[in-house]
Amino acid sequence: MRLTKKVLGLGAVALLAVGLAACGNDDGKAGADSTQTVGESVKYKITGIDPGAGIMEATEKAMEEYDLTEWDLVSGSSAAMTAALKKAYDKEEPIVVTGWTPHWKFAKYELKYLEDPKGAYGDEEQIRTIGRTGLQADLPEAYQILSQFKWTEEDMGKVMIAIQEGEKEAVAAQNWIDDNADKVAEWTAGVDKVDGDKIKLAYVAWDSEIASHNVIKLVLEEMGYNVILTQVEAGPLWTAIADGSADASLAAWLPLTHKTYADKFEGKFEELGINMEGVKVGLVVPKYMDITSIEDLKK
Ligand code: PBE
Repeated sequence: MRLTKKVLGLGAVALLAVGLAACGNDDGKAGADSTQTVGESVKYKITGIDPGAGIMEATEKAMEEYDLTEWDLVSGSSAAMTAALKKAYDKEEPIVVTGWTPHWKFAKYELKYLEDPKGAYGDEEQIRTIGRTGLQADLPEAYQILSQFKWTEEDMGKVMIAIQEGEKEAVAAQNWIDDNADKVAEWTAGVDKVDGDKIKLAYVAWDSEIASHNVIKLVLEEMGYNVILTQVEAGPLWTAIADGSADASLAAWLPLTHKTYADKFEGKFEELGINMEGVKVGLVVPKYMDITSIEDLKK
């Protein structure tokens, strides 16, 4: 449709507009103006999240690889991104966001990942548990529980959605634990209770990590720990694990999303295991948008 605008004179565009309206383009969908490119319709803006998130770095790289020179990646927060998504979605307006799975937004809205033929966002990602060096010697019971902690997208989804629907984080986590005693028993298998030992867990305010850290906090408390949850940005989180000011985190997305952090702090942290398989990051749009690939952003 961009082509018609370029090839035809203004008068012809005006005439054509009447025809387009008759073709069902007047369905009230703001932003569905078919004379616009996707870029024009979203003002060449990708709605991002916190600047330290791995997905922001991956998106900057993707923008280079796909030659999206006119586009801007706008940083904000996970909560601001979902607010912008809701606002656009409610009006059926176009929007491009940095998205990841697991996330409640896929349950709430009809969304799709843009295909990534150049593999800018990597293949399958995992969420891994990391700890400071010396954790095993200092807090062996916690180390074992954290190493045994793993769950599924469905498990996390239940906690995330409950929180999103207004449940208090701790209540959503406790409800999940009550319903999943068998899984919790696997994480704590073979571990003796402790007597009030202190453990500091660091996480970032990403919906996925809010869910996981609230669950493990209660599990560790049940095992006798005094758990301090600290919410930080991604950079400070990795620094805290590396310098030992935090003990552990469930928030390491690897091999790609947090590669820069993992490389930077190599040898200064320990991987305790994979806590979730098959997670994903990329660019996400509502299904009503008529594009399928990141390459379509160039058109
Ligand atoms: N995320 C969620 C994070 C990891 C977890 C995809 C927003 C990031 O991009 O760093």
